[in-house]
Amino acid sequence: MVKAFVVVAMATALVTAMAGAQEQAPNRREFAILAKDHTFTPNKIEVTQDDLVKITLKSEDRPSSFAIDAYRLIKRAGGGLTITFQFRADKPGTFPFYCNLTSDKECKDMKGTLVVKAK
Ligand SMILES: [Cu+2]
Repeated sequence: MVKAFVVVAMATALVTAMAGAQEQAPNRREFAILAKDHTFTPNKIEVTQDDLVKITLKSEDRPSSFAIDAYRLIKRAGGGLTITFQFRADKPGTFPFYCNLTSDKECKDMKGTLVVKAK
């Protein structure tokens, strides 16, 4: 009798844990961004808070980087190379993303916007 109760209690705990895990499974968003002629295309990305954001950055001509200060994110892709990275958009708000390289003076004009809608 006691044993049967333990089994039922364990099964209940397992089902509860699984339901919780499903609720927390992040929504995945993917974006391909092209860096070319000191321009990001697209230059605006919109997600919802807590989305898991995967970005594929292609530096078509010269090296470029993708930085978002609020997320402490800086990723660099050499000229002709493509990199992929991801982050969880856990802070709502509107944030600039930019190229932080200093090799070309035009880099300071490489900008875009990340919009994270509050849940
Ligand atoms: Cu640049």
